[in-house]
Amino acid sequence: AIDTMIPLQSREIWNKHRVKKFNTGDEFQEKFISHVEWTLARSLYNCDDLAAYQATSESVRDNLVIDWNKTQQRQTARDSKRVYYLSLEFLMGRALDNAIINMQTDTSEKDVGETKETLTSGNTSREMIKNAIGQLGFNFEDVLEQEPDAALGNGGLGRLAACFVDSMATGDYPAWGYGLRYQYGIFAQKIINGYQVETPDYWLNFANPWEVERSEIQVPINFYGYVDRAQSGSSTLAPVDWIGGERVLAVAYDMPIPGFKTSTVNNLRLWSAKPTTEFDFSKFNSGDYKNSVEQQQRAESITAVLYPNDNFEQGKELRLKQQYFWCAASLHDIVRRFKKSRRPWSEFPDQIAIQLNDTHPTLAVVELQRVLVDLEKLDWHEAWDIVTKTFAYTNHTVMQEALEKWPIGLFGRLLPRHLEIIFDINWFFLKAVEEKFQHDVDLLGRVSIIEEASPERQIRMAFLAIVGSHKVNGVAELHSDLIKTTIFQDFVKIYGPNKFTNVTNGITPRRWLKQANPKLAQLISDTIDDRADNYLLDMSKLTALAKFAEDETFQSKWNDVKQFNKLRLADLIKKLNGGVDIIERDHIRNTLFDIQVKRIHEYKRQQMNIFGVIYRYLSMKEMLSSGSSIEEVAEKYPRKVSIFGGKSAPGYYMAKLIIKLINSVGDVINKDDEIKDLLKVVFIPDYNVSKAEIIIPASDLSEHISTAGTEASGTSNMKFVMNGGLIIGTVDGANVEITREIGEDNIFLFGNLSENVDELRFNHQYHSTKLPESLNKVLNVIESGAFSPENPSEFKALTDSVKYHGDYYLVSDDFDSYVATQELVDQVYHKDKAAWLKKSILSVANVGFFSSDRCIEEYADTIWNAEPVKPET
Ligand code: F58
Repeated sequence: AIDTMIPLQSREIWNKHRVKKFNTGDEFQEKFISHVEWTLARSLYNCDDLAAYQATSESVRDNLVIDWNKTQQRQTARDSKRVYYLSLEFLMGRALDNAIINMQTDTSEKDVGETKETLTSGNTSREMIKNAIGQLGFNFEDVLEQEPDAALGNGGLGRLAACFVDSMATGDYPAWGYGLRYQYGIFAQKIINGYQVETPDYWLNFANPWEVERSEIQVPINFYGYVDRAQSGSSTLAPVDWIGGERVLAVAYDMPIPGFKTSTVNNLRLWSAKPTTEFDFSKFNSGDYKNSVEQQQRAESITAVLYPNDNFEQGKELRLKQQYFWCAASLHDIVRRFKKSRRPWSEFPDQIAIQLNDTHPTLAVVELQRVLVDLEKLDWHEAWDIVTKTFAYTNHTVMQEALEKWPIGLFGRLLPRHLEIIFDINWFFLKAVEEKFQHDVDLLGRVSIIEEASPERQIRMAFLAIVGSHKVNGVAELHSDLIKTTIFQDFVKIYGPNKFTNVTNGITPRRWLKQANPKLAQLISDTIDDRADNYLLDMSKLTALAKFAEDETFQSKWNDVKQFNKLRLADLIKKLNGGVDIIERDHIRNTLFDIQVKRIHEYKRQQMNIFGVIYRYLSMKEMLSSGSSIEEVAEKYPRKVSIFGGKSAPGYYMAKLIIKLINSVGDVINKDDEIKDLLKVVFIPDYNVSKAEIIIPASDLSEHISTAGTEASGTSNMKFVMNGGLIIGTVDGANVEITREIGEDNIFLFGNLSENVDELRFNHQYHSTKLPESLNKVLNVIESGAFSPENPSEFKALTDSVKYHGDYYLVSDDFDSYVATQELVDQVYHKDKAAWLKKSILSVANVGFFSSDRCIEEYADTIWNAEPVKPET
């Protein structure tokens, strides 16, 4: 039973006035209006779209909060094992539409088809609210558009965390996310004269209805200071006191995470930094008021801004401060909850699983050891056993520049006690290695958590995470194999292969199919006769689509949906282009939409894509100048739009240059009347989750063309396939398993394999790069200033990188097979539409494996040992 402060005789009154959910459109409208009047202090006379969005969100939130409270009570009462997902990034996007979709509670088939719209009468939550809002005088889509994205992440890693919390709630797992509440999420990207310009993301400008400030939950967090050994004497490993030098408060903000078709609503707890009320009176009394206030303002800077790097670690002190602030606050919270159960410490790992989303939360390992040894006075080894049974670590990259390392000077100043603990952890670890592999001094140096580097020793966070965890997983099969044979090879030898495992990434079909592509979702549920949308919980049901793959009427409906989504994207592009169309409307049906949207990075090879576009353009121009008619050109190079989107890290020179090149090429090609709109290039500014929901359903083809062995998994590849787009891609990341699932006839693979990458790179280093004729032509034209007449050398760094600097990403090695594969794509798309549609349908039929629900089940079964806590029915 749960403790309550309310006396028994008062319960009746509480029950009599129990809050109730709205269940019909009419009840929703009543709530909506009361929120307009009471919460917003507005009325029918000044309720605009923004107010309508806020009132709708407040109303929907009221329903969620009831289930949220019940879920937390239930999970506490059942006392089962809890999962905590620690991620420095949660790239949530918008919450309202998702909450409405997930409100759909019905699972019984018999209600389906009833005309009375209620939340429990089948597939209607979205329709019901849409209609109710319409009757109130608003357009549903315009209302949804008012919501700013919660963009607390960079890219794949942050969006994965968002998909995971959705699936954990949907699977009824007692699971919380822990992260930071950044005042500013990922910057907004403007494109000015073709260049990326970063502007702040003011996502908290208007009240955020999706968070609840828990002002009563404040955790004091210390930094700097010194270690006091008075209580331990000279004995090592004994508890010591850490006297912190700077103190800030972590305040909890909670976001409800509703599951789909379940009343489970989990919690995402984000911490915000605020100054303590302990004003520095010594400074104050000595007249230094200004300094004393400044000290307080320093506190808020900790959660001010998300670091905008993707696959790159910068090593700034403020970043380490963010990490410790968040880990310490989260662990304090977890330990406090555990202590309420009055269980012995040895049961901690039976009650709690903590997943580390990459190495960013690795300090939590050290902090738990500190709490157990210094504060709870457990024996070192007993404590360490608890720690390693509790944590598991997910790796998301093999690239050296993305592996986290901290110089011990900086680290030891900020966290003196934690540095000592890390040295002790390392000492015991190396001792065990030495016992097992005697006299292998090299090995000890290679696996030490402390790297003997100059000018300074560094802490290797990935190694610390491995040593502090019981499982380590990669995010796709190829990637999980690669980490075992490259960066973590020695650890496989030390721990054996079973500590290392794979959980292939997934995405939530609620957001990435139902919400992003309502038309396709509708066609699917009609076709497989699943009007209650149960396939969104069991994606293997989609295989029933396969038997329609060659059905002409079905193909034509399938094609109509794609056409609708392409028009929707064309509208967005027009709006972003100041109301001017770039894409020829009348021909959209036979224009191939070729899309590459993701963070801009050399390893993802947007440069190869744009080089390919240039090659196509040059070939078209050559045909024309050697006398071919435009019809002949169109025959070889049919209608195509190349669409790009993505942000570059603000300090990443080459990525920014790639953005500029794409825009400059677009300026030339889009204006060239000679090629008669056969080819267009579009760069969509400020790619984010809500834009992805429009862009992804509109693709005919999407590009996932990283140098083999560099993209750990990729997750947008899964999103595109789930929306009936085909893929052109390298044999990298999850492309490998996508091929296995949907069949190799339904994907366009090309390029060198990861096992050849080392040798190819070696060749470039020792012999100057030999360019294929095609690529040579492209690079020469770029260097001639064709796309930058006022500054012909503008793109020199890009062309030089391929020609003279070792072509690290192997563009020259893959270019010809890329171009040839693109021509094959054109042929299938334009010459055999039925074959194309068949591939598209079969892809969706077999995409089920990539639901994040499957992923979460794998984590729960093989890593967390956690069970769902189902609501009473
Ligand atoms: C991404 N990593 C991988 N890191 O690149 C991608 O292949 C994978 O699908 C995805 O994780 C999910 O597993 C990634 O997004 C980051 O952005 C970090 C942010 C913080 C600094 C270091 C990189």
